[in-house]
Amino acid sequence: MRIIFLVLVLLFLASLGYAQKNSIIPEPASCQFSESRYLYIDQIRFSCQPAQEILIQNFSNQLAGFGIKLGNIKKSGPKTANLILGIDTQKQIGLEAYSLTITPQQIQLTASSETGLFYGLQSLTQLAVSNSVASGFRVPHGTIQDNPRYVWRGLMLDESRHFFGKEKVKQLLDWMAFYKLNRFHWHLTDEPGWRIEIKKYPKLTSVGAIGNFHDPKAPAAFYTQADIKEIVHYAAERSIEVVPEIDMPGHAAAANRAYPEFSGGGSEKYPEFTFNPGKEHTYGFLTDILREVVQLFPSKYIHLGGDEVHFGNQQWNTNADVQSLMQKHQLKDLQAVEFYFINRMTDSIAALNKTMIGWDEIVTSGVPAEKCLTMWWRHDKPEQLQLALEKGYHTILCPRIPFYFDFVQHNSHRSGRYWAKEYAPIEKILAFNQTYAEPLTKYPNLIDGIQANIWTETIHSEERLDFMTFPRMAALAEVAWSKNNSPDYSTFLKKMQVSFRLYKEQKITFFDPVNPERTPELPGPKK
Ligand code: TNX
Repeated sequence: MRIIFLVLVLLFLASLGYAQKNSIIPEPASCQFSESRYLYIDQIRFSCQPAQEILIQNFSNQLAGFGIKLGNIKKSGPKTANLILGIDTQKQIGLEAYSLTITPQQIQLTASSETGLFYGLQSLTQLAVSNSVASGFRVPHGTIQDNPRYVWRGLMLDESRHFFGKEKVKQLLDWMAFYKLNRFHWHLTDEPGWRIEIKKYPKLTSVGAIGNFHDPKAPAAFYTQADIKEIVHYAAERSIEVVPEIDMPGHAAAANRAYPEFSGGGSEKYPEFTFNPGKEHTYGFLTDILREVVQLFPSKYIHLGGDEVHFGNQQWNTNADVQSLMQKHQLKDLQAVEFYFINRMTDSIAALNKTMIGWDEIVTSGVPAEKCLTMWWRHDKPEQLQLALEKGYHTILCPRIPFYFDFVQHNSHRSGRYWAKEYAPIEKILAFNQTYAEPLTKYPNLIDGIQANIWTETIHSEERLDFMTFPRMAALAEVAWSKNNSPDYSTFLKKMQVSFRLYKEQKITFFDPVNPERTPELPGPKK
């Protein structure tokens, strides 16, 4: 009896060790690994097409960043190579799919596109960091067949409320890539600051970039067009598409400080909150801005915001331009004005050969479904999601609970948001596909994916940004990629141990949900 018990305990412990050794996040669609046989590599001899050499270079740099050195990488013929990349457009199921085979002689990676190859290399990196010994490269014999659940696996960063800068954004992109997230939604404009250089309107940054959520006098902080190109390129090398957001007609206070002639006023709590939808010149001004924006971002999408206009549109009631617009077009109330504006700007975007994205307010705006994509964020308004889907809108799900990362992640935390008593812990993220099983099964062709949003009113430093992002980013990736509807919490945490080690090595201030007391809350700025 005792012996049986002991054996069971040993088996259990072995299984724990095993789970950690080959922990890949997000979980591949299918994989099998040997528990005792490994391939050791001290120098990569690769074989691939010339266009893919950059993938190998980046792979070796990524490993070096994790302390695994491979000497000089070397090109070689397929017979002598130990890392073989192949494009096969016949067999694969989708552009992001890949298959990876590790034998005693070599690693064979096949995909139907470079994105698929990139993801195969990310899995290989994760296998290497969880199996390598004394900084030597070691991976288990085995196979992976993999492809993602959603095409849109997004993360949004708000850099208007607080600005973090290029290096921090690159670090976030590195980790997004590590976890196979593929859309970086960049919230670049809002009330506290305008963060993107527009050459035709220099005051947008010389005036509009001054200040942040806690300090209206903070020195101007923004991205030049050269910075933006650098980030877009950096992201593309990691199979990430960058989608900019230029928020309108609300959340426009920073632009209005720079060019008050286009302001539609605001409310007591939200002064100068809107653009003026009654002035013809406003449309020209905003379209000029978008013309420069589309030059910088190859993405097919431009996000126009469209949220929370009612926070600050009261002055439209007394604005002569708005009043005459209402008469001219028989717009019966302020919401009709808002929707008139959204429709016109959607057409401007279409004329620039891009597709508009808007927050879920646009679902009642009358914008035709084929002209846009919407992001459902108001978790307390499931009817708005229902409406979006009934009307045939392609939709990204980012309900506040559990996908707003400015909400706290543990009930001992005091900085950051709650909704009633609800917050956004890992468990709720992992349960996402279960929680939303109904719309997901009913509208599989309209729900393009999911996204987490890092709003930064309460996130003022890089350390706090880390604390709110890690490890929730990994949980987001797990549910965005894996087809398992209910990933097990304790298995996920076991897999996370490897990530935790890497976070520590890279001095990332993460939250440890297993030992919350070991990583005490890193509070936001004092009010
Ligand atoms: C709502 S989500 C907002 C943001 C805030 C966020 C704070 C959305 C479209 N608007 O402006 O930063 O809540 O959680």
